[in-house]
Amino acid sequence: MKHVKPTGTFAAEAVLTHMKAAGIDVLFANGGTDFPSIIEAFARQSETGLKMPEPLVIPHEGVAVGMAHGYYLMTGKPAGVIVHVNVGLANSVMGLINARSENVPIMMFSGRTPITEAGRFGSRSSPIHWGQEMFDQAGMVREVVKWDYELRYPEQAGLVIDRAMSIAMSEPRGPVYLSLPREALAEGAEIETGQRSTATPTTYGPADPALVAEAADLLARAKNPLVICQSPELAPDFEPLASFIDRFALPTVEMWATRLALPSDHPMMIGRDSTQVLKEADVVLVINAAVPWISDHTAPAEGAKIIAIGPDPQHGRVPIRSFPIDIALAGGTNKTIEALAAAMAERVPAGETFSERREKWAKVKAAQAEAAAKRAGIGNGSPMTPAYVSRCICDIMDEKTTVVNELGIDPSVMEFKHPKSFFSTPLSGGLGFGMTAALGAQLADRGRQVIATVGDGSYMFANPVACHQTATALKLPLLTIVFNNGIWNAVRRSTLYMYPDGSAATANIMPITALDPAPDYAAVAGAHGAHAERVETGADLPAALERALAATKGGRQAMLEVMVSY
Ligand SMILES: Cc1ncc(C[n+]2csc(CCOP(=O)(O)OP(=O)(O)O)c2C)c(N)n1
Ligand SMILES: [Mg+2]
Repeated sequence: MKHVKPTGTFAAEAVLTHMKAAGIDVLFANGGTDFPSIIEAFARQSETGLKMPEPLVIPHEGVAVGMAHGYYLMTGKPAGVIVHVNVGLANSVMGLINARSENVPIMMFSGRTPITEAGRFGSRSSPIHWGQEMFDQAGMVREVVKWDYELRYPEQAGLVIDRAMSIAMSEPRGPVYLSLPREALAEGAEIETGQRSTATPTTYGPADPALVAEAADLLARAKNPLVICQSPELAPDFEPLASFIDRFALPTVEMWATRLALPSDHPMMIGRDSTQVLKEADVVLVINAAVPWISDHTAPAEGAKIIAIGPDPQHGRVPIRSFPIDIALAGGTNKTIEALAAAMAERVPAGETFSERREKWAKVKAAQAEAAAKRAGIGNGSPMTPAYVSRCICDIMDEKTTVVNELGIDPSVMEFKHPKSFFSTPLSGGLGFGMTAALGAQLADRGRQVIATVGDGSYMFANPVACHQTATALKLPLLTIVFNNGIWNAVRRSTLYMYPDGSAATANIMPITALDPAPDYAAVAGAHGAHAERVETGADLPAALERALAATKGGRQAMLEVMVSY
């Protein structure tokens, strides 16, 4: 059979131009032997003049997906990721699990092994094309993506890309997946100039006004209200939440927050753990929190009323979840808060300032600040405490600093006063998130200083060589701080929690927790041209941080390995 190579433009070019038209500016790309047509399309772009996303070479799929996650957190825009067929997609799955957990839209693409064994342009040409074929490649990601499809005909390119974009960006947002068979990508396709996207994501308005009124009745009369936030809607400032919470003096806990709801110096931001305060509350407003408290540790008071806000207040993607809800306010989070604020204003007299409540929480906040200062102040020996290191990092932050944390810092001793100054691991907890998302965030805004704060275990999960290579290649002045405690401490803690008096608790070395021997982390980063130092003693840390920042200001990535206790 003859292989007929089409003349003129081809489907890969149609896919890429439609991506760009739909608003995808960046394509994190890991090489696939199954999408030569994508590579050819980029290579002849100067000839064709077609508008396409910028392709960035990322040497590991997990890094590529993590970067797309961080890029979205900074910009509110989805990025594209393209990887190799089944094995490449397999390496992407964990990142997609993290993205779905945080409702982060990502346009995920992979090749698909050639369908035909012979006879077509693009037919199988290597043993891997048999070895990598799957019965249901998309099945590997279907549990975590909102939508998946396989491109079949070149003329579908526009509608498929626009449908993917519509679904990824519809609330609640999330990743979508499209597989691209090698023959389909190579088929001839006509490309119109001046393409326009027809993507129309669904957005939600405020929740049902009758339910908003009921919620306002409860909250306006509450003696001990409590707000619990976890993954609030991304906003360029802290509004409308900050004003709403301030006007009605609603004490707010950011329980296991993955994003900031309030600046930490907001008078009503009263901590990061709901366990104690929940028991006293009579009305609890849960805002975008899949896990507002731990049911085995605490419970709402008898008769307390629970109001839940968000695009899906039931968090239907979690199979078992039985937090009580008296009023479910399903809708756009911030629009519903605006509606609730307006309904509250009708019920609360203008002169009501809730002065008693404010005084009570001001005292609690002052006591917390004192305790945090004490905790952070005593750990500056060798090894340092995570609290001390956290405070030193806090001291070098300004309004253009972003911390992306994964089992490093203790946020309770830090202040995050500015929007986008703090992001943390999704509840899915797929390790490797910290450094990879930080790279994406740094790429999205080169004017900021992004700091990845990661455990020694987390650092290794991130494919650090691929991360440092990416930072060098893309000239990303990321500062990575590795908290070296020589252990998977979270695993140790979890064992102690269940078996406080067990054999593991008294073992010299607890099984399956030690990271021994530790590599020379600073040398790993140094091998990539990073400014890299190991810091053994607390007294040396502030100056080391300054040196690291001087290096990043010069455009170089930096890494500090800090020796910490556990
Ligand atoms: C991909 C993945 N593998 C394994 C785990 C299980 N796990 C959770 S925390 C943890 C240890 C993390 O160690 P480190 O980053 O050093 O932080 P530390 O616990 O020492 O503070 C592990 C292995 C996970 N969450 N994700
Ligand atoms: Mg560790």
